[in-house]
Amino acid sequence: MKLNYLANLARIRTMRESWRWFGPNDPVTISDIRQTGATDIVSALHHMPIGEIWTIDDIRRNQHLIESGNEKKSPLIWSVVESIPVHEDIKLGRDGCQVYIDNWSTSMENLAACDIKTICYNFMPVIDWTRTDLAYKLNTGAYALRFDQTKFAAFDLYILQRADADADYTETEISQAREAYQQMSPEESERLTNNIIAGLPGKMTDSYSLDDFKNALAQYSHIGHAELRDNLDGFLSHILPKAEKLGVKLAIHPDDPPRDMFGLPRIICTADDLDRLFAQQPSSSNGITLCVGTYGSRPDNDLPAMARRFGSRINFAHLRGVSRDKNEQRSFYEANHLDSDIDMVSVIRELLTEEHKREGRGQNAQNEIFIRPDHGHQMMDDIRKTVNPGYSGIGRLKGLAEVRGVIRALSTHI
Ligand code: DNO
Repeated sequence: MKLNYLANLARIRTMRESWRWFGPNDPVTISDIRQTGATDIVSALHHMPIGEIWTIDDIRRNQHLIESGNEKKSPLIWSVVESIPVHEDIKLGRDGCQVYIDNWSTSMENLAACDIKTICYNFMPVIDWTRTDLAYKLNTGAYALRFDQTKFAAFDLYILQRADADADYTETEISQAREAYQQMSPEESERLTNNIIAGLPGKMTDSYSLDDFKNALAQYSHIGHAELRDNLDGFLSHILPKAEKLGVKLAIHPDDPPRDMFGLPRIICTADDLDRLFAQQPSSSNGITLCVGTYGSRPDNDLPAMARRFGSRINFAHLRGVSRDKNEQRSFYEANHLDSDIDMVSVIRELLTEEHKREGRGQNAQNEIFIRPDHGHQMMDDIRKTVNPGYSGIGRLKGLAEVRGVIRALSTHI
């Protein structure tokens, strides 16, 4: 019995456990992160203006903040960038956007020179990830993030008063949104507005006032799905050949929530979108962030099947899940990592199987899939602290511990 256990121990497969760190102002410090047992850091130069070059010096400074304690303690390595923001001019395909593409490419080259070779990015126009509630109280007393379709419509129709917005909603949706809006206090309406247009932590787009936001939306009036796809394609045609040479793996993050919003096209939402992306750009450096929670907030995305089908393209994974409302499948709250609408255990089995295949092909560490817990609940001591919404320490620690348990349990059976 004992012998078997020890023999199994030697076969235990782990995954590269990473943790997002927002830099020196993050209330969850590097030494906090070290205690979680994570080995890899996901970070970015959040202070840099969108579109500017990340110099080697800038990158080394952040790397030093992360890695300087490594000699004496369990090492932490800055392995993943989340994200280099893509300038709006690139998404808009504007004349003159080439300078921003070149800058992005130089930042990538500089990161590679510092040995950071997994780069997440997204191609969402105007807004990054979006939620309506940042403190949705669960039955346990902890708080989760939530997206409420009716509140979102109330913002779009009655606060923003976007021209033609009513064409995007049914009569019933409009009357529910009106009622929700009428019941909102001025503070609630201001909070909703801030949540949506001031942006959430880690956003790769600007913060806006209502007028700026309307202007930003207006820039896209001539951009539909086809045009946005062409602009992504144009961007990738420049970036991927260099990424391949440098051994850099890109990891496009899906649009969150994964559907059109405010009349803006969103093009990384479903398995079909990914098929299209890889048909256009087959480069081996063209990969994805499997954000399980984002893709899983659509009932027509089958996550274990997507993890299997796009296995070889997955360079990074966010292992959280959502629980969708029974009667309004576009509304959801962020559930415990293992208790959502998504079969997380099967997703993890697919990721382990993929890593096993890569090993069989003799691919090196550079080809491992970095996983991270995502959007933890605000719970226990973190309720009394100021935290980055979704990025509290204890909630993510719980998520990581749960996911780690699943990896261990499955690892000797792959
Ligand atoms: C939210 C995240 C996003 C994501 C960017 C990727 O928690 O999933 O901030 O990092 O959209 O570019």
